[in-house]
Amino acid sequence: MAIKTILTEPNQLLRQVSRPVEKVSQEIQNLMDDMLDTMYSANGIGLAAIQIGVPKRIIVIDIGKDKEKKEPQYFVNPIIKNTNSILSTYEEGCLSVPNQFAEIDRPSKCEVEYLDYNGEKKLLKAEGLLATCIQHEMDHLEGILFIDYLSKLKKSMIIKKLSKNKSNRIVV
Ligand code: GNR
Ligand code: NI
Repeated sequence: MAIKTILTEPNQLLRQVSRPVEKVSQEIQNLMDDMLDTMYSANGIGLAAIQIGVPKRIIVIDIGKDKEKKEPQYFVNPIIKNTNSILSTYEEGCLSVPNQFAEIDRPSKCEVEYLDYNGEKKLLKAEGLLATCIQHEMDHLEGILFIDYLSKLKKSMIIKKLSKNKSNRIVV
């Protein structure tokens, strides 16, 4: 198990479309363990593999409220089968867009089909924060970040700020 570096915007790797996993092998399980370690150490509630530079369709999530009790969820090759036409709004952040937050509308419920940690096929009906988080992570698999939903002006201001911080090696 290891903590990896999380890529931050602007970085072209984050814009890659991730590729499906062929088999949930030991190697993939090790990658999922590293993703979880990395996510917990950054105090995130979700992480997509591309955020640590691996363009595979893998997501880990833990939205458990109790920090002591870990409730990790693993999603390999997730597919959204259904979404609700009712939207809900959450203030979203992203470990790859550090210290920036914005309200984003997304379907309030979704049904997702995926392989779990053991490679078993599962179907999950999600709502609330979990539904939002799954959709945020699924966007990463397509190279999409939440700032892509903002106005051109807001998005460019955020990217400018992040570029500046990067070049100054300052974390605000
Ligand atoms: O830690 C995270 N919090 C969060 C809050 C609201 C909506 C989505 C998220 S996901 C984010 C971690 C992350 O960047 N995952 O890709
Ligand atoms: Ni994110």
